[in-house]
Amino acid sequence: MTRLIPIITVKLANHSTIKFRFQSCMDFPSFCDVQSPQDTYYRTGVKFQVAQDAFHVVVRGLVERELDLEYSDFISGKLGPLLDVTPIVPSFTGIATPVSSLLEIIQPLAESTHAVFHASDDFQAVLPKADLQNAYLLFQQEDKPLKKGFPVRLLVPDGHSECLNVKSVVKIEFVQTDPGQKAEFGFRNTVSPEEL
Ligand SMILES: Nc1nc2c(c(=O)[nH]1)N[C@H]1C(S)=C(S)[C@@H](COP(=O)(O)O)O[C@H]1N2
Ligand SMILES: [Mo]
Repeated sequence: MTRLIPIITVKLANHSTIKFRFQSCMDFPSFCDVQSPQDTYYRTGVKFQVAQDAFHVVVRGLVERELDLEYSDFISGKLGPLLDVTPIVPSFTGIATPVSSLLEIIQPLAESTHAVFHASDDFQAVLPKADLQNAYLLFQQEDKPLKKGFPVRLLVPDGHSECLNVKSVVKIEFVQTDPGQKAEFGFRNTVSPEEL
């Protein structure tokens, strides 16, 4: 059996960081003991994902116009054409809208370089702005909101990896970072001290 030993990095207000290394809690991850470099043990709860019934996706960060999106905004076509996703991404079914149509509404600021797609489970993908031209938001299957990936799922068809298809996107954030940074994905690995 593979044992996962996650490490959580906490950035402190004075910009120093503390790394917490999980000891052996992943067999049944309800509670974990965490050891700090000072050999102090902390007990921390693992966040459980609460089933989400409200459809809410927010657009934040370096944009002309922040936006709060509901299901009706997607099905009305306000965000752009309603596209059958299968011809675009053959392994998926449902209705999607291009991210590029969202860009016209929110107008990313010139200094923004990337968009971060935050999922409700702390998974995230960071895409360079150029890659957004070939990215879609899947929001409907069989005339209903998604069962898997609710509220919306990012699809990057020619993405270098299926892993970029972030499920349960709840926030799209425009940021300025190293312009050369390529698309990447993963679980967010920093938590603020307040979140511990
Ligand atoms: N929210 C969220 N999205 C995610 C992931 C995840 O753990 N959480 N895993 C990614 C990875 S690594 C892959 S390979 C695909 C798997 O998609 P599937 O569940 O449809 O097979 O989802 C991606 N999107
Ligand atoms: Mo993956």
